[in-house]
Amino acid sequence: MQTRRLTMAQALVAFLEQQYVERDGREQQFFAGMFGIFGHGNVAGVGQALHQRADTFRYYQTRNEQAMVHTAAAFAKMSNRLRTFACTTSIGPGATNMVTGAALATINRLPVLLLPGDIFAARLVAPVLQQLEDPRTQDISVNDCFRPVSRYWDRISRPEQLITSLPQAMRVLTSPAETGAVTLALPQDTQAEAFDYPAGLFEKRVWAIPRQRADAALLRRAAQLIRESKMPIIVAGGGVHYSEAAETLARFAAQTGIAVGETQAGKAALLHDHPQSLGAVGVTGTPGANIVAREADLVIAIGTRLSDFTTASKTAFQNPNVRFTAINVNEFDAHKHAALPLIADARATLEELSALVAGYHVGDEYRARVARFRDEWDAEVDRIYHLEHGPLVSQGEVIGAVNEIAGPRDVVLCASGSLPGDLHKLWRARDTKSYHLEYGYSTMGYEIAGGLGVKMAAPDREVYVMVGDGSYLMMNSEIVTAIQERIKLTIVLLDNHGFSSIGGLSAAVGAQGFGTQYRYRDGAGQLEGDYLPVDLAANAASLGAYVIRAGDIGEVKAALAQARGSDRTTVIAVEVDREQRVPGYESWWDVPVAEVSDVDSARQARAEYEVARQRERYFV
Ligand SMILES: Cc1ncc(C[n+]2csc(CCOP(=O)(O)OP(=O)(O)O)c2C)c(N)n1
Ligand SMILES: [Mg+2]
Repeated sequence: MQTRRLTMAQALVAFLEQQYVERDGREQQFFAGMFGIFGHGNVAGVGQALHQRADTFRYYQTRNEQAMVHTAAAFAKMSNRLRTFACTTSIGPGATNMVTGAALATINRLPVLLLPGDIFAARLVAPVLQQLEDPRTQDISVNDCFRPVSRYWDRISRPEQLITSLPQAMRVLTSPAETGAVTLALPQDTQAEAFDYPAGLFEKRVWAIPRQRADAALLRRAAQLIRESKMPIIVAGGGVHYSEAAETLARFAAQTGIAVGETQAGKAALLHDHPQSLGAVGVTGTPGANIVAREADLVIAIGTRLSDFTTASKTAFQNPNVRFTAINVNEFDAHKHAALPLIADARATLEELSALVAGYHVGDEYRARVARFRDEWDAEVDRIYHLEHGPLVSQGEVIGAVNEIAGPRDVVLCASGSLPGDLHKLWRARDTKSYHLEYGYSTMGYEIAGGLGVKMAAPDREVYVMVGDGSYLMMNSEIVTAIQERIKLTIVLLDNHGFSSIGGLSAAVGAQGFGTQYRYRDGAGQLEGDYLPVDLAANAASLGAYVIRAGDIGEVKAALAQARGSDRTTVIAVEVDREQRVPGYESWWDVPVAEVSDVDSARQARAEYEVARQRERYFV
């Protein structure tokens, strides 16, 4: 057998360079490079290996280990999971900083390869700097924290273990159903150890991404359910995007007349001007989508996890005879809500279903209602886009300004706060990849790091990162990476002095917004003094961004126009009115309210909660 004598880390990098994926005859390299921050836990191993291969496998320096996983996950999401990055860290805090990113990737079903450094396999020098010791066993390190948030987890304590572990890592990363974070913990001594690896390990390998077909009998039953239904709705999730099924879905909806509601991950599966598009569904849904969902006799769930935001905490579907059928590559998801499960690829299955339901069409009344809902919603979005609220602008107007200046292929990106709900309702999508919401984990701090990943995946599109002040404060470090790599982002920073979303939620549960504003501690010992003098625009400028402060909506529009013409990362800072909210429409979210309390507002909220909760349903 031909062999190559390499360190474990050199072998790892040589392997990653040679991994490709192929779907529908299109082949591409799976790893676009490696993000990393070096410390004693990886500098001599993976760091040395990357140095040696710097011309063929690109290393990107980042500021924060959590952020680099966000960037990798966003890149993978924008690439429909056909490409990603690896991430290398030192041991200890560098490693555990990635745990949040791992959870985000796994929950959103996005492939990322995490390579935390680990404590010495040989143990003699323990405890090494940053080692957590455990009196019960020496076979543990902080990297065991990655186990529950990884789809595949392994520790490479001997260099030859790579030979059997790497193919398993790739199997999971490229599996449509299983993908998520894959963690290979790499002891710092093993990384630098040499082994005679079989040369075959470093040959080009192409992983075929399958389009799994549904069981034929179940498919016929699903078609029968559709034929029998009078009031069906399609709930489109992220799986529609990952399967590249948007066009097929558009044809299926047009053919059958079935209206489509979209989850956060599924938004833009249909473009906003499609006659069957009712836009967002669920807690942050449009009235039309939520009314049709409420009355639906059949819900066709495609590529969705049916999270509480989609099901309005199991209150969205009130028809006593409602049935579900689910198209999902993931068996676990396909069975939710006692659905007739089509464990299969969305695109392939919609194509097959479309033939089986030929001739079926929803009734005229249904069709007319959908058209009316669409018109009414269009008018409502126009109203919110052009509210002319003052003296501070409303968030809805800023979203409108961004939507109106963005080109059809440009991307808006967000993750947490009050923006995701508003964007879900209001954003008019004119391209299937123009809307990027991380709402599986809704991680504050994802936005700027994620924007970087989107722009790296699609350099020809403008990327609009919309971020609240709370989220910006939590993680703005990757502005520096954007500057370093000359990657242009337009960051729209909406300052409302704290957590407007949670402030509103707090009021709704009777807690009166407690602890949700950025204010000084006052004489009474409460956080109710003046607003803190935080100047986020100055902060952004200090990191190297070009900064524009915008006061009114005219200035916001002028700033957006200026940013569009520039090739520099630009931050547009605008103060928004935290109390001018976009309302909810025909929906509800279960956030439990205190059962007993001294406070009137909490008792009142509890009474309302008990009534609302009665609409929750089991689907068995
Ligand atoms: C890392 C993290 N911590 C806490 C939360 C809970 N949370 C959700 S939104 C939010 C406030 C976000 O504030 P900001 O970014 O200013 O947006 P706003 O609510 O003001 O629109 C918090 C604390 C979260 N989603 N992520
Ligand atoms: Mg805020």
